[in-house]
Amino acid sequence: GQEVSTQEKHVLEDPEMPLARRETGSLFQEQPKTGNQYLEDSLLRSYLKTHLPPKVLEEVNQDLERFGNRLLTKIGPLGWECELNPPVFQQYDAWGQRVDQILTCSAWRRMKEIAAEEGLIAEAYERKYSNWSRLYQAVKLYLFSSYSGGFNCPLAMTDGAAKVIESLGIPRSLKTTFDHLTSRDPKKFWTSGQWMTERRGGSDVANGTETVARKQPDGTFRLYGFKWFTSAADSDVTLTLARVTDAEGHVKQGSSGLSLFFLKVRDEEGKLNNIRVQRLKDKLGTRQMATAELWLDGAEAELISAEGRGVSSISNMLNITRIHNVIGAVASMRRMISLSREYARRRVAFGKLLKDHPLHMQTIARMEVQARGAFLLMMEIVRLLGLAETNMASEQEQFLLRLLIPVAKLYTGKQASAVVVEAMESFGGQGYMEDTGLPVILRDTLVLSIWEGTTNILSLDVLRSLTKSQGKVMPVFFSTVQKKLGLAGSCWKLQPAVKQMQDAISRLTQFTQAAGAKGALTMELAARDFSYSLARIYTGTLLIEHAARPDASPADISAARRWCQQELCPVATQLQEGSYEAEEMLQDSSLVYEDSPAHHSRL
Ligand code: UCC
Repeated sequence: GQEVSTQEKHVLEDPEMPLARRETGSLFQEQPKTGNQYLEDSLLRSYLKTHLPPKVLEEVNQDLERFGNRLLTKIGPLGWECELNPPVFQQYDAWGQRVDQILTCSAWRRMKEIAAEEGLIAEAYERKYSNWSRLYQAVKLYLFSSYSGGFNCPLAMTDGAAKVIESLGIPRSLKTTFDHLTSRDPKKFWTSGQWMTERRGGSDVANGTETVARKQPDGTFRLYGFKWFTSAADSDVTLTLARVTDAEGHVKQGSSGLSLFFLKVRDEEGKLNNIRVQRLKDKLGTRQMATAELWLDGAEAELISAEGRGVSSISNMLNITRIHNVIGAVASMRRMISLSREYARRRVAFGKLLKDHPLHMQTIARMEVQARGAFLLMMEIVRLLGLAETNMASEQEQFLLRLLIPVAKLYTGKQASAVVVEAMESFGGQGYMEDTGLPVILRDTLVLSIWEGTTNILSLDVLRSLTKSQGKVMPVFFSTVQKKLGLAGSCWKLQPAVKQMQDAISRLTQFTQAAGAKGALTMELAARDFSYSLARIYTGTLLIEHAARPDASPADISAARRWCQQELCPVATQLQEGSYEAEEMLQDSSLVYEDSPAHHSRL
């Protein structure tokens, strides 16, 4: 560090030095360059080594190393091209004919081929490695995500559509589609959309969906409606919700009036399926990917759920896309931290490298703890999903999976936003410069807590999963964390963390007992804090479990210890403070609306 700063001083103070030299001297900062992301991710590698059977590990390890190189040399540059060449909407051709074309760049189309070649969807459905196939696919998606130029979005929905079709038993009419969605052949591979959001909003799907489905004499349906937010609108097929009309043209409102439909976006000749593209959305991020407003004007579709079971059927897709969201969140954190720690090895300030400033290192280390926790939660979910998909999950594990998906989606989305903002700051002003690519990561990360269900909607889904399990899931949650904590028994370095965790668990137990007696309003007000408590406790337990391995590193132990030093059970604290009482709800309103016309009119 000292040497570099003397050199800098010399360059600055030597007026005799030719201008060109001074301009290109050591004052300029070096670009952070990361290597093969798989080889540089010690936590990922240690996780795979711990959990995968040796034979699977050997094969997977080779493929991931190769894939890491391909990401670095070929796929990363394509991802950047996607960012520089966002999709363009052409409504009319030169001769005034309406064409409604979404023009994507060649790099985006190449991503689709690469996704097929790498088996980014296929891997999970071929099940070559039985229950481990899903985990292996998730790891590839995790590595791919930050280099994909937004192509992780269509892959999420494609995976979700394949999952829905598979869960329906792959009906004959959908066999070809399933083969396309899970193909490794770039010429055959299709992607799917997920058209759920209409102009009345995206959360309250049950009341916001206006699209109607009219039955045709041949048994197919024609859809009429306006889809307000359709991501990856260049996809080949899609799943969507609509209300079937009766003989008088009436429809049933609410959730039980919704059914699930499959449709192809274009016919064999490439003509749109009675769909009109109104415009592309002008989004803060994910600009590489075309999100459109679409009019369905008699689009031909196939009913694929029982009538009135649309929400429940599309939930299979939602749960998969939410897992992809978690993968995207962890990948963003990992990418930004990799760049930040690399930069800290090169950038000199105040006479030494950033990595030699203890406060700077503390800041990155705190981000690292968050990313490690989120990573282990992600892996736990895909591990459970793999078991469920190969009929190896117990009923308890299925309940746990259902609970942990919304918990992880909502928590990692928030973690990623916070970590990415912090990591951006660690580059100083450079982090704010468009051409460094760092703002792109920030923009693309900020959507993760919004799409696929906002934090509050997901918190309510956590409550839904409790109700659906008829109260069975919490005992499973508690027994699972206790089992994992038991593994740390002989490791004295982990004892403070285990103690903090036990304390949090007993406070959570008290909360669940107290809340049970209080009723629905308390649970609704507590939903977010409750979900955060579940996330922090479960994640902390996973960190402790990983740190209790015989070959755990000092960093594993320190991550577990530090995670457990935070408030692990905010819901118990807030209950004690009275935050979920009806009086506090009134205070919320007066805090928000003080001095606003809404407040005065109420008074
Ligand atoms: O499309 C979007 C953007 C696409 C881009 C995706 C890319 C992501 C890639 C990431 C990569 C980095 S965003 C649109 C996403 N939309 C949502 O997520 C919807 C948010 N709203 C909800 O989740 C709501 O909670 C609803 C819509 C599910 C609420 O519907 P209902 O009908 O009011 O709720 P109910 O009545 O409670 O649920 C109806 C049924 C119940 O089953 P039964 O009838 O058997 O009791 C529920 O248990 O659906 C079941 N159900 C579920 N089952 C509801 N949610 C779930 C679930 N998550 N899992 C299993």
